[in-house]
Amino acid sequence: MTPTRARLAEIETKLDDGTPLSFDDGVWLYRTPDLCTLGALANRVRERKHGERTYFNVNFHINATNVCHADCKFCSFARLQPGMPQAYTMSLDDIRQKLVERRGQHVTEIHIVNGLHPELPWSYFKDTLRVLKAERPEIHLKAYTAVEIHDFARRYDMTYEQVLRELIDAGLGSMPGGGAEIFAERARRKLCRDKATAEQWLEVHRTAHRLGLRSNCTMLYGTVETLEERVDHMLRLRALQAETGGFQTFIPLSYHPEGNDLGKLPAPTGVDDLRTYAVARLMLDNIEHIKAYWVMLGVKTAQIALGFGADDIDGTVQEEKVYHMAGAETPQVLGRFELVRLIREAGRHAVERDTLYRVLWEDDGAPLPEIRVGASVPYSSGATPRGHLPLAGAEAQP
Ligand code: V47
Repeated sequence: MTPTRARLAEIETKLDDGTPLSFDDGVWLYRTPDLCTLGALANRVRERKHGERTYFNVNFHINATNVCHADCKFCSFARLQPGMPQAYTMSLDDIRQKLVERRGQHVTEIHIVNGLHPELPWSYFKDTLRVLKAERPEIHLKAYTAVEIHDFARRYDMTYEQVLRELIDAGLGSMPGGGAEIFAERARRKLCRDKATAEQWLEVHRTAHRLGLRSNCTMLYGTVETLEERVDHMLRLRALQAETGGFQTFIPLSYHPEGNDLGKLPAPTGVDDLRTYAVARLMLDNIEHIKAYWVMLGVKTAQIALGFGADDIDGTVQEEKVYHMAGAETPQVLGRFELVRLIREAGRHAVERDTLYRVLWEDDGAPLPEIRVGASVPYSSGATPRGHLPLAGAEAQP
């Protein structure tokens, strides 16, 4: 047996025994040239956990302000001060309109992420949730990254627990995974020195989990970090998960180079994207889901990632700004039929979930209407395939 085969066999044995992989295993897997074998291993773990099931949801994003006092070098979305060109802040009425314009449409989640605005009052962030809940109480609000929670605590002189309790009272349902970037101090200093540290990011999630909230976690890859720092990042998430069990899904975020101060760096290649998905699935044995966020991966790579460890493709999304201002060429919306078609073509079984992974609908293979993937389609394409969605009061437009 060659040394490579012997090392692979050793890792396979660990995976079969349920022994967590080590730091050295992770780095070795990242470096192995045999992408197909790496993918097959990750796919085995994915299928053991989820079979052919591939989850999606029907959601939209609100980025209520892009004014942000943090100067993250990879970010193309933020404007440092109010009044700068392209800086915007939505009023509470603008925020409410996002639901008014979707009246009667099937939506189960709103994903809310903002810049760290230096002047808005604390009430604005709670009222954002209240206004949305007043309009559509059944919609789950996945809101505010750990970096934002840390900033609220610092600015309004509260503990993480106080901030989270007040947000829960206002309607917070769970937390998105953004802001983690890369935990290693060396890289973080170059990328985002003036926002929550790795320890603070982890402490916010630890507190959220203790209060009963579920959350997601992410890793920004393809900037200045080393492969060792990526594996270290995954292991720090795995350690917190072993302690709390509160993470639902891990989302690797592929760097987009346009419109920011790191622009000269090339974006990760397709091979790097797939390798990162596969290594994540293998290292993060205690995190249930791996999400291929199509907005940033691109629709085609996201579809292939479903065979490299990913079991979730995020949602219909709509009006995403963070990546589109960084040059993402993906569409602004994928309708529900399009998501189902992408999943079917990848040989998987589409399952619509809510934010907490409760099953709302399963693909029964019924024919879908002809919609070209990536075509500009009205949101009514979020309609239910053949009306099979068993959701009282949540039916889409005709
Ligand atoms: O924290 C910003 C990243 C994140 C760039 O929890 C960039 O379900 C690449 O966290 N290139 C925000 N990445 C997005 C995010 C997210 C997305 C989808 C689902 C969930 C979830 C969370 O985007 C930021 C940062 O890490 N980011 N700029 C860029 N130029």
